[in-house]
Amino acid sequence: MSYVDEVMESVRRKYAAEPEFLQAVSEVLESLRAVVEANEEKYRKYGILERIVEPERIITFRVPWTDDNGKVQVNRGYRIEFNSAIGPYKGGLRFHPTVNQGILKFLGFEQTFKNSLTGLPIGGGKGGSDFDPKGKSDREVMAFCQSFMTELYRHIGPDTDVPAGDMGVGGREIGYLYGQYKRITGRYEGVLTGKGLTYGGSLARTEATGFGLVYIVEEMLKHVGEKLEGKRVVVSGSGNVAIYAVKKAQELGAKVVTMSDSNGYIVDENGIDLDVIKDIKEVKRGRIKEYADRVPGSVYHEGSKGVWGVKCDIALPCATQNEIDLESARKLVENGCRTVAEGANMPSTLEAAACFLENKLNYMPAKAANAGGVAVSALEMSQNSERLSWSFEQVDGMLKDIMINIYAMTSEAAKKYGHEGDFVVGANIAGFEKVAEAMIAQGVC
Ligand code: NDP
Ligand code: 2IT
Repeated sequence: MSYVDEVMESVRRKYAAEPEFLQAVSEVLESLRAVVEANEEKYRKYGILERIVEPERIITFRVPWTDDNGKVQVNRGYRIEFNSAIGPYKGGLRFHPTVNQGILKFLGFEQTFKNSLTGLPIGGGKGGSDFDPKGKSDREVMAFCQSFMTELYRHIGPDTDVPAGDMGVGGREIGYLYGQYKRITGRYEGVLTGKGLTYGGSLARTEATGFGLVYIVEEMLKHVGEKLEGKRVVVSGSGNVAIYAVKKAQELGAKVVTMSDSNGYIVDENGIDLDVIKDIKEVKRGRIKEYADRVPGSVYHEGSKGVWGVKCDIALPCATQNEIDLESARKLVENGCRTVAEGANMPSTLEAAACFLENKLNYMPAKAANAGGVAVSALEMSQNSERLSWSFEQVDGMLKDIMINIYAMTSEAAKKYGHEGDFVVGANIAGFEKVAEAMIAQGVC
């Protein structure tokens, strides 16, 4: 049996109850076949595949907090310290009712390769809780964040593990978490990224994931002789990633016609009015449905999956995992969509991704396409270390260079191993090789 199949079988046996983790591992291991076969003896000798699929450490804890009615609530908190071969654990915290260990393991596993692709010295980690910030008061969110950090603080540090935001964790939550870390430890240091600009945050971090996504789309289009200008774009989600993807796509002359949330989606044939979206989502924390009441000519549809049936040239899934299934992927292809770039983590099922590749779309998978967020997080760490703040233009320029470099590494690795144009293979191999080399150099640990 091949080394890849052996390890895949063992992971399937051990972690049958973690479908998202199995999906992520299966995608990565499948696409590493060529590089593993070429180096089988070395990788086997050092147990690279067995070690790379196993988190270095999983921390789980109870998070008790008191709601506005004085009732005690309890959630589960997690931090998965997945791989520290190339730098301190780095990755976001997700607060969402669907959070469980398997989902965070898939995210931490993906993060390891993504962080490697940025070219910056950051290892892979992820964490979060099944806490649902939706409908909670600011005080409740603060109480939760303070309790969460009261457990987490002992495991993290600017040179060991540096969390950031993800779904349900934005500027507000990072602020409360940072305040509690500082209060407990008495240290003012770069232990979290995505901080506010008044207390050590980096300019352009808020925009970074969405902007980076569009920069890599621009680069991908450039290589097939096309431009974003005039393209019709479908975006899902209406959170941090979606909002800044829409902003940059519009700045570069594309027409974005949809956005969504977990209840439904809106279509605006005149192009999304982002000021209205930002007011609904960032200021009022409301629902996307309200857009249709406020913007004449736009239409709201119940159910978020329908967004993939809207005709487009480019699709940017920016909501959540497995939001595009095979049926949705086929619909996109039938309707003439030629480019898919993933703002969300693992938004396409394995079957959907295969459909994009079979139909020769320009398909950029998440770990390459959305790496801009964590890349600017690493730049935030650099600024914190040197106690300086760089300008927006400087950070944005570095972000753009990083995304162009990720495109180059991804397409070169795909070509080198006989899969030209397959950016899934390219991103996985390019991300893997650096981590594997570092693990070998550091011995069995
Ligand atoms: P936010 O919490 O800011 O926004 C998430 C958005 O997705 C919301 O609009 C939410 O709607 C929507 N959504 C959630 N679940 C579903 C669903 N089942 N169907 C349709 N829409 C849904 O999160 P982010 O924008 O930060 O994250 C979005 C994705 O991008 C995630 O996969 C995350 O892991 C990934 N990512 C984030 C990065 C970052 O820097 N923030 C970096 C790289 C990747 P609702 O309000 O209804 O929940
Ligand atoms: O999935 C991701 O890359 C993130 N949520 C961002 C992580 C980070 O540390 O900025």
